[in-house]
Amino acid sequence: MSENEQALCQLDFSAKKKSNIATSETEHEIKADGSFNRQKNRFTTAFGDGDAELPVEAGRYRLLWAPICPWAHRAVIVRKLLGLEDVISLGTANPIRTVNGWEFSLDEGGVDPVLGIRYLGEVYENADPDYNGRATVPAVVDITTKKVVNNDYFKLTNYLETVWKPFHKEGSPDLYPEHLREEIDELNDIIFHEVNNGVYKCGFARSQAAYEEAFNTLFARLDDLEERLSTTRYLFGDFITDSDIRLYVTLARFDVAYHIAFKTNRNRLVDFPNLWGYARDLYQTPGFGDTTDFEAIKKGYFASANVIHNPLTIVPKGPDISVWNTPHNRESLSSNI
Ligand SMILES: N[C@@H](CCC(=O)N[C@@H](CS)C(=O)NCC(=O)O)C(=O)O
Repeated sequence: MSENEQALCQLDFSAKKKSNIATSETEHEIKADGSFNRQKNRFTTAFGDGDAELPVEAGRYRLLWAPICPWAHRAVIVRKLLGLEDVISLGTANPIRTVNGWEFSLDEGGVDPVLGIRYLGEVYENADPDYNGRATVPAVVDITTKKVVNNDYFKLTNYLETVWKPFHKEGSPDLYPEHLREEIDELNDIIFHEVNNGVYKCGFARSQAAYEEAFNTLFARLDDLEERLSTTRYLFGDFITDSDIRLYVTLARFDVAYHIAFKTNRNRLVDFPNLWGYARDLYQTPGFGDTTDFEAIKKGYFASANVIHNPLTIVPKGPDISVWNTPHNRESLSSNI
């Protein structure tokens, strides 16, 4: 395809996606009572060695993310903790989402260097020309076909932790220990509904009642987790699990974004002594802080094209993020030390 033809395709694609975005964000995800209803993942084929599963193969897939996104961030943290960087490559979209969706404008020439795409929607379209939903991150793309094969943000980390085990670096942590899986899944479900998606339910509510209900549920759960973390260093004891990663990604965005953007303002993260120490403890652990880009997070939540709470797209200057590096003293809760 010539460069001109390629440009025309992109324009055509952009126009089509524009209309999808306008409807999906305003109508499809809001229930009659004004509460937010998250769209279902479209590409959910599991990774594994079964006939109908996605083969686990080094170098075959590319994980596409944007540093603003908590759902994608957790896969990026797990990829790093397990040493899968050379096994699954990473493509990073500009954190400021355009009217045409996620764009690879940080890359040379404005295209992802491996997939050659300008917009994320292109690999969704390759996978399903009739795909009508939002093109979301995280998205795992098969590099051989340039099609999205999995965007199941809920299970993605569990695949990396289990069926990708043959590729884990030596000495990597067991983030999903078999004997705790039931408990981890149960807690993950709560964290998802009340915290991870809880902040979005506050931010995207279209009625006072829906907002207040989500707000109360969110802070009641944070109070509960604050209590839980008063005696243990991490959620399940002295070791990091998948649940800690899921909780961390929301905590990391709490004061810089959600507190203002989503009106989750009963108090800030820094006002919870245990949750704040816990979040800093994780932040200072390789894999967490080094994949947390506060400036990108702020830009994404305050300056993206779809942001309705901040029409002038002015990005807040604060808060001071250097406090994330202050001592947390959480080691004292660890019985291993
Ligand atoms: N795939 C899930 C979760 C992932 C998700 O919401 N990702 C956001 C970024 S945090 C996204 O890519 N949004 C793109 C869009 O709304 O167009 C969903 O559709 O709700």
